[in-house]
Amino acid sequence: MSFTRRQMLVGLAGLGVVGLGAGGVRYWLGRPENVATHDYELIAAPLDIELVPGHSTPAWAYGGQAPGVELRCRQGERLRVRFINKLDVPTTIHWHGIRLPLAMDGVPYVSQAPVLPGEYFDYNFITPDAGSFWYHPHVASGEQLGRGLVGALIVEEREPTGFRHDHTLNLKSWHIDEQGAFTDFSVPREAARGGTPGRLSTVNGQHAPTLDLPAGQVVRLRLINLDNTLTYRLNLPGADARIYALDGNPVEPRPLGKEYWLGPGMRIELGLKVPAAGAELSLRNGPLRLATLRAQPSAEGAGEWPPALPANPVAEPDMANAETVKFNFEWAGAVSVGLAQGAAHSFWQINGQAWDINDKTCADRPIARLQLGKSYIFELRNLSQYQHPIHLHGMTFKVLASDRKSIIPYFTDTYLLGKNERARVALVADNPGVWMFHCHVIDHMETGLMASIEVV
Ligand SMILES: [Cu+2]
Repeated sequence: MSFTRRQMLVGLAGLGVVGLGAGGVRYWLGRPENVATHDYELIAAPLDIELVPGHSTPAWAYGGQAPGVELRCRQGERLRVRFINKLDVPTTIHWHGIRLPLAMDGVPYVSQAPVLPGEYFDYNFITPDAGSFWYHPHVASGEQLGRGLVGALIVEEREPTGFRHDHTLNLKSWHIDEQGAFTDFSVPREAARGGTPGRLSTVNGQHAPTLDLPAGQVVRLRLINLDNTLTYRLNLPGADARIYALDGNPVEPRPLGKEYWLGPGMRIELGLKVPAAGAELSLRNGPLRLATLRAQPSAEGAGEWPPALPANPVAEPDMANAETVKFNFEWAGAVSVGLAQGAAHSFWQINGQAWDINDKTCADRPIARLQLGKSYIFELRNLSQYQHPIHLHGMTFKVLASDRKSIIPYFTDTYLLGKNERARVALVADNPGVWMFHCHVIDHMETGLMASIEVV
């Protein structure tokens, strides 16, 4: 399934008003009357949703959905979104994995002021790479992502890829109890370990749904980990599935294998040969079923495996002249007692520095300064017993090697650094600005595991 821009506009406008909150707030995503300044309006607003049957959960939604409405655009085109904040807290939108100018990156006090309640901000950027990306706030992330402010951003290839069927699977677990009420998004003793997990797993906002797919066809599945904490050990027993892209960048198609570890913020695109009508596959996280994929009769002829997706225009690092920069990720805390009201715990450090989410000046002290246009090798070293999905804003890097597993080099924006692992990645510092470099376990990021890297 592929959209032209016009079809997309019609499709999104067709959503129209999808809900009226208690306060009469309209949750709307659609084409504005005046298209001179923006193509879409995206509203963040409270929305009661039903995650536990018979109970309501006071979520926060983008475009009337939690997870948020899926945004689609085409590679190389400009995406112009007027973001309207109808929450009663400040927020921003960060476009995870998109290589864009700093002013559009959505980091408070670094690239923009927070968008205050009732205000709007116009995001306007070109999407240079095709693939599966996502969007979320970079303010009070534990609560804001936890309440549902997470959504897919799909950048379609310029030319048809050979996939006729395209499905996005948004993976998120919710921090709620049996009555659907929110529980703590962050518990200090968990933040100091693997992060605070949610209790109810969902795919596209539903617990253990059944998804119908056309029998005999090769479908494109975009699995996006929108979770605050969980690394999904994805597996599809008995399926004929091949990996086509990792984190928004194509790879040479290869079998999914036994299991793929998808950390928070990461994406994997699979080609799946749907079995004969009536058959069912189980999409699982380790032994736990996330969703059932059910083959429905299809009138189409037998599906073919599409070729590899076209590469994105990411600069190849100049390895002969690359400078090495070392980053150590370590646990450096003790669960503090008697912490001042509102103060953040400090459990984690990068090169001996802990980020303080309450200190608006942290980004003024970059952990590394890179020269614009030069190539760098980052040596990433995890000195802790917990894994960290390490994410860099603004630029895409190439994973080269690990001391724990064999790596087929690939481009990404997030690398899942295993416990005590040492890995090497490389990039061309081709985007000027101050870029966040952090762990995407939100609990880790909010208790120290974040830094800025300046490219000048
Ligand atoms: Cu981490």
